[in-house]
Amino acid sequence: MFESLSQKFSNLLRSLSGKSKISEKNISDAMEVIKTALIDADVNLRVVRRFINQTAEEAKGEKVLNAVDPGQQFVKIVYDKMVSLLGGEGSQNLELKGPDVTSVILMMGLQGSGKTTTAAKLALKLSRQGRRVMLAACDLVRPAAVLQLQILADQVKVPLYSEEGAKDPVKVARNALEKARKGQYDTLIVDTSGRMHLDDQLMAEIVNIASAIKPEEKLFVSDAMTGQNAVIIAQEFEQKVGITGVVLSKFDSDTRGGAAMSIMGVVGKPVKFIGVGEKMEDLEIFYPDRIASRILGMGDVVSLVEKAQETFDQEKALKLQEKMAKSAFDLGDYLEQLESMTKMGGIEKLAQMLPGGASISEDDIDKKELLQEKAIIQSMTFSERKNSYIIGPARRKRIAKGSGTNLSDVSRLLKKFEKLRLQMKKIAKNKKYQAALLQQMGVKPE
Ligand SMILES: Nc1nc2c(ncn2[C@@H]2O[C@H](COP(=O)(O)OP(=O)(O)OP(=O)(O)O)[C@@H](O)[C@H]2O)c(=O)[nH]1
Ligand SMILES: [Mg+2]
Repeated sequence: MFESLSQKFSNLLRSLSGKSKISEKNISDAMEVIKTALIDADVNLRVVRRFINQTAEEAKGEKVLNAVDPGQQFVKIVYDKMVSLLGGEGSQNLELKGPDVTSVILMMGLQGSGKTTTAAKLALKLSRQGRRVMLAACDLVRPAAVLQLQILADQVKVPLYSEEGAKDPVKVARNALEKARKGQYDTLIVDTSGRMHLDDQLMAEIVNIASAIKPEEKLFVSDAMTGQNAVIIAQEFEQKVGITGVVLSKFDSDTRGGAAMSIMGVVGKPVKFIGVGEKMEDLEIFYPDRIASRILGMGDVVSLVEKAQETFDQEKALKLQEKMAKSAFDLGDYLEQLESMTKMGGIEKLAQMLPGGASISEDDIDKKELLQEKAIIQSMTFSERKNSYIIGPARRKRIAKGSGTNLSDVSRLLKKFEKLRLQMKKIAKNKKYQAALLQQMGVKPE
């Protein structure tokens, strides 16, 4: 996603940033390049025009032309405009009620857009956040739809409400809500049927379901590969049913990204989630600022940390927490952390999110970030891993030799680890600090 666009942007921005003087002509030329890049990425024309006009107007103001670092100032304006084009801040939050009421999330969209998959992914995400989630099977059109959702529900360990042989999805939805309320579920996610094209029957069905169960969230699921067409369909759903947010599925596909950048601009409804794969974990919150930095080739360190945190196996995290509190966290545990980092969706996915973006090859990351530290720890004996205090100069020399690194690399790792352990002890009981902690563990390049 966004690869070609991101390439063009980072080339352009690199050529501008660091310039001590920028002329109006520089800016007009840059705007021309940006315009073509956006159109090539299949962004809606109206949206492109608005973006270009607003950015150019601001960029040609005093602030940029007379700034100390005009290039940087210009990049910031483009970035800020991109963030608001993608939805601005805070728009991605789901509007759900507190734990003692049942909130309803309605999934809607065309056939094959990813509704059922997203419903289950969302169920997993929300239950991991501590919500009590129930799914409801209201796609009674496609023969295997209920079974498909049942399989996914089992996979994410969330109960499913379905009625065998039912014909009326409105009734099923109503019954599901009643059941969810009785069972004190705080969240009900309702899957519905999709049609090949927009048709009145589909719309009428969704409208009826919506008015029967009054969902807090009406999520329009759109296949990112449909490009600009997604905008037209979203508009239709917005007019007939009203949407509260958009989910772009198949964001992992090789598309140009136009839909992501057009929907907010045309329909005025924020993209809240993106589907980034077929696995149940592959649903991410759509953060406009992070996506903007990805598009502009500025990397995405924050979402990297978050991803790391989610992949963090919960059971292991608990154990780790205990160890941390007792200061028993050792180099062996650290090694395990390093290893689990490679499971987070592959180095390649990671690489895209690092600053410098796509230009980092798999090799670079392996070598620089992970392999060296791993090699160093692997060259230690088990007692050294358990108790790093015994690693004196002679042992350091041996470890450096064994891991093909320098003495200073070994010392640096030990120092870093020591600092980490001290911090861990302090923050072991504070969940909020876990993201920062992961950064310390080597997710963020130093
Ligand atoms: N790669 C990738 N595939 C996805 C994603 N989301 C869904 N899919 C796949 O897209 C296909 C269709 O997804 P479904 O969830 O069944 O779509 P649906 O909207 O429920 O389809 P209908 O019920 O037939 O209308 C499935 O093969 C999914 O595995 C995604 O984010 N990435
Ligand atoms: Mg479905």
